[in-house]
Amino acid sequence: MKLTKEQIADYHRDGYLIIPDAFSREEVNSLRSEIDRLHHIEAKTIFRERDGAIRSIFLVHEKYSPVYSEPFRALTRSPRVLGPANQLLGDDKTYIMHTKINVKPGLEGTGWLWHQDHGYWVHDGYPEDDLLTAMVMLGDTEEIQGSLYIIPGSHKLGLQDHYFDDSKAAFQLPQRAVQVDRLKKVMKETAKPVPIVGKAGTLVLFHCLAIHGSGVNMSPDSRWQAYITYNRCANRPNDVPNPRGEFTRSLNWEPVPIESDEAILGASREVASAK
Ligand SMILES: O=C(O)CCC(=O)C(=O)O
Repeated sequence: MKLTKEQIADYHRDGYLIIPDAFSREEVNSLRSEIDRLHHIEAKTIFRERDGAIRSIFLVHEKYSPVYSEPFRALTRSPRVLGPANQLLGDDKTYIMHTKINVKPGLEGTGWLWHQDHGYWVHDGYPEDDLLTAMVMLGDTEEIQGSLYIIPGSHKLGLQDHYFDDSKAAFQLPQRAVQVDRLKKVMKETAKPVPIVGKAGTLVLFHCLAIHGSGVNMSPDSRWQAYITYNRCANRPNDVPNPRGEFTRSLNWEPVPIESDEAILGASREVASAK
């Protein structure tokens, strides 16, 4: 899939781009059944809500991972994700910095404080702050489900000061968040936050400096989203003291090839026949 000039301009203006219908229902269902399978695995890269429900599953794309999933690996290499990601990064040599599936269980899933992803990653040694995340909706997503919100144009403000929160809404995964006073000022001066909603199969691409966050899931229906962060191979991280673990700061900076459009369903059939 190739983005148009207008889509590229929209991404650079707003800091995000929404592409509806990027993936079919069949593809979404096959990825969802992988999440059902991964739910039963015990792994250090699975993080839970206070009541034990799964919040995030990291590292689904690497073969050495206990939560490896061939269909999710295919998603990271799909021409419909990696193609646009490379266009927006302006480079065809990119690697996967991390993958995660965020499950926001109905009536139980909690939120993510307002932050820039680079508010975390700045501590991990990346020379440039232009990493990009692709999010794929694996269910129809409405605001009431604790949808993501993005502040349009906020990526142009540069990196904001973040504080570290290890209490609120952050059971196993402490969060970094934009300082509250600064956020109040930013929110007065920028466009209103946009709820990132859509049908299952919608693809969203966003910049690592875009300010975003989400609330609790007020609906009985769980929210399912897969996130893949891409980085240019030329922007691999420098050695820094105490970087985060490899599950979220990959040391595998081999350029990722674009694979076939059929690969997600092909991989799902293989998983099903191996059962
Ligand atoms: O899934 C969400 O609601 C937000 C996730 C997020 O902001 C993040 O992982 O950086």
